[in-house]
Amino acid sequence: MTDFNIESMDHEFQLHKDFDVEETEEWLESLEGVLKARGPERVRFLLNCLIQKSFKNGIRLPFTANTPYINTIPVERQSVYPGNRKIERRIKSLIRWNAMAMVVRANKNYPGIGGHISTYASAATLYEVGFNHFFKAKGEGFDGDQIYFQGHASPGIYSRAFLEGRISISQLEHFRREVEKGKGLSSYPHPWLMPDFWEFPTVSMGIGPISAIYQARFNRYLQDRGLKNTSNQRVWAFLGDGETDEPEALGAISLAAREQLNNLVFVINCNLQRLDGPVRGNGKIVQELERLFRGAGWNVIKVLWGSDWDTLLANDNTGLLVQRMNEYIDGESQKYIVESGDYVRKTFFGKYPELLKLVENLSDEQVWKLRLGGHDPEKVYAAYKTATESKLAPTVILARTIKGYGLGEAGEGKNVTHQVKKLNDEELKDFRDRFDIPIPDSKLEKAPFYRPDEKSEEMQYIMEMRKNLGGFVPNRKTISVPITIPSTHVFNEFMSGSDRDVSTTMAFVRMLTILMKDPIIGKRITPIIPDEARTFGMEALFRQFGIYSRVGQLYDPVDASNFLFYREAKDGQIIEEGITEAGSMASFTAAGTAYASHGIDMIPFFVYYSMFGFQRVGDQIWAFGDLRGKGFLIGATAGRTTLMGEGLQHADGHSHVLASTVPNLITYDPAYAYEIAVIIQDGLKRMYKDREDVFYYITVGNENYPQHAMPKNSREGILKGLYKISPSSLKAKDAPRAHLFGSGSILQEIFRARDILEKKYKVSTDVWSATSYKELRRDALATERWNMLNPGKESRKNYLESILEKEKGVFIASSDYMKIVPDQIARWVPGLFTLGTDGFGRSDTREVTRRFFEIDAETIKIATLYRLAKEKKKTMANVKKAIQDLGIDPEKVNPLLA
Ligand SMILES: Cc1ncc(C[n+]2csc(CCOP(=O)(O)OP(=O)(O)O)c2C)c(N)n1
Ligand SMILES: [Mg+2]
Repeated sequence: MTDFNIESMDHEFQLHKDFDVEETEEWLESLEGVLKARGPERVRFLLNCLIQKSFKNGIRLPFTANTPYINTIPVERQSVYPGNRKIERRIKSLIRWNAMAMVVRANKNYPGIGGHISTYASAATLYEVGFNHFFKAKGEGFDGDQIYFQGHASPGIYSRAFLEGRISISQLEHFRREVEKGKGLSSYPHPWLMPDFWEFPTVSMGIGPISAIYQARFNRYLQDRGLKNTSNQRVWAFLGDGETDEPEALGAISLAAREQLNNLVFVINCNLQRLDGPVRGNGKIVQELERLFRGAGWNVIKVLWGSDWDTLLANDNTGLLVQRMNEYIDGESQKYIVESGDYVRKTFFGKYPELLKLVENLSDEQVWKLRLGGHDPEKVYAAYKTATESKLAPTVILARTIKGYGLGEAGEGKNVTHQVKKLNDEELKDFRDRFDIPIPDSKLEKAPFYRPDEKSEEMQYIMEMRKNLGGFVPNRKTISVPITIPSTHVFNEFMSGSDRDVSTTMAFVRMLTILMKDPIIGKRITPIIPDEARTFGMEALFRQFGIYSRVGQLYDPVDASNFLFYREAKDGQIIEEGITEAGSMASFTAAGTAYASHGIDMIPFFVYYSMFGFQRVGDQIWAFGDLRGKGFLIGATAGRTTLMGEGLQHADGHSHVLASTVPNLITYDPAYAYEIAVIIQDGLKRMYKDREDVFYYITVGNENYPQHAMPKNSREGILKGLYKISPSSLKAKDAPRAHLFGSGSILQEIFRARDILEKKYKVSTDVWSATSYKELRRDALATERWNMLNPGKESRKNYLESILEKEKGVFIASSDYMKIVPDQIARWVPGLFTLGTDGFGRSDTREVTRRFFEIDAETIKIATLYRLAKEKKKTMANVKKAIQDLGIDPEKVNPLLA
């Protein structure tokens, strides 16, 4: 074919003018005929044959992932609405009113307290159709749907719960007054603050959508592994169109399609606005999203036009109405909302005189009020119904709405609408009239809440509909049945130490294997790894436990003959996420909250490069804390200098600083296998037996060294964060004394420093293992606070004081983390001198990088001599000599700045 060129394949391709109308008619008539006689399947088949045939003959069709800017479900294929539209409208109007009133009243009573009116105002129909007809509750068990409500729509969700009798007027009055437990309502969905109500924190945008995808996949994992039948559970994620700019929001959509998650529905509220202005003023966000989702393999249902438009579209013989719909951009669309009906008539319809005829019988007001799809319950219902019937793919519903719908002059469709928190008297009146709220003028000014009588039609209806769906949502439930946790004896092999060089990563992997074989908790363990299993020496788990795959393994793996081959299995236990820490964290979240969303305890271990944890997915970790999730984050190949050969973007010397900020996270930087065993065993007990809402962060390193045996009576110290692992063997009474604190791999440097200090300088040196500065600090702060609040009572001692009060001498701490990590306890250890890895990391040998960052044995020695000299137990000449002996230039560049 001579006319073939690459441009004819792209979307710039232009269709030629029709030069044989008769022929076209014939083709179209045949198509109509087949559609009528044989149905859409046959039409699809024939069209496909035509495309294939054309393709073989070199004819390329323009690529477009877009369909026209009209509803995906044609009116004649729309399912019949099963509810009572009139009552539902009244209920919805009341919910709108109370949602608006709670924000307005909160801001009247407490200026500046904030809140959002316009998000829910635009999404009310999307939610109400769900509440009345789709959202299954947990009811008696844990089989309900999992619904991710858009964070900023929370007033609407509270408002419905108020009508349902689950939230009191006093609570509504205390919207955003979160401090007094049970009295107020949290600004957004926070299980931490409202543990019996909210299930999923969504307000940090992007986290809801990615969590929902992995939640839907985790439901399948539970099912395929025979742990729970989740086939009736659906995951609904409501998100804003602006929110889709967050990488997390769309970053995992291809996984959802690949995994054929037909149990997942995204509802994107396309009000075309975000906080500052239009999402895509110069384009069309709906079309952009359609392309992305269709390209990824989702069902896309566009709900753009309400029933009012059906007649107009049916009467559009020229095709110009669809053309006009296709061509106008979002910026213009926003303008139609704030302008008059006359303006819409002139500029939208008036562009083509033929279109004016379509609306000639409508008044300006009717033209202005032509409803959008997302505000039309019938259209929304049809979309949800179709979504729930999907067999093979997840569905996204792109619903066109108006931001601030019903707010009128106060902000409907205006750029400022997101921030509207107050309505004046006139605006309140308009709102009331528009939604027929039975509140008289005399009371309007106070924007009172309104709840119809229990016996009213509305209340009966609400209750009936929710009863049919199993109860109320959201409604967070949890199981609190303690699990039998393996005792520390299970880990006996780690207690006696070994002369063989072993890394803490290796030891951890061995422990994980032991736990996975435990008859009680073994099945519950979910190892989650983002493509680093081999780095951490975890490939042995592949063969033993299998990698989860919905379809098993359809190919013969290249390494099939190897003992440790890459084994995928339908009942595989390991979740290999590929290179996505965000996705892995979302899986960790689904697993770590299964006790609440599924009524089953799962024990996730998310093992990752420690550098790509907190600073990469810190927001998700924070949300996990809010969610009261349970599980172990394992920061592997940790430590700025312990991980050899990588460099600045790998070498983690600060994850413990970031981890220190999460309130319910227990963190450890252990040095030995027995410490890890004690910590994991205690963690299992605290989380799954004592049912504490905490989770764990443990760093493990890849440096091999001999494993110390567990000293007697060290269990408490390991867990509290500090214990003496090796007292000095120097018995001389008048010897200068030093205490060296070390963590992780750097404890080896501490031991080496002790040898030098004792042999060469006769300093009696005790070695301490500091497993958790965060735990030590929290204990000390709590004690200090108690003492402050209880004057006159006998002062309590914190743990540090209790173990250090009799210790004389100087205190030096060294670790593979920033100095601020040990500095956390400086207040309670007078004169504590800290060494650490402040500054950008770099690759070199461990010896060299440790000297560079000044955390090695020799620098520890210098620091100790310096501190002793300050205490007059050594001389500054000793220090100077030690520096000279090492050949250190005192003016060398500070590693912090290097
Ligand atoms: C990660 C994150 N960044 C910024 C914000 C602040 N914020 C709250 S709502 C909002 C606009 C939301 O727009 P959209 O997603 O379109 O939702 P709509 O309210 O229009 O339904 C912004 C920027 C946030 N909550 N989370
Ligand atoms: Mg928006």
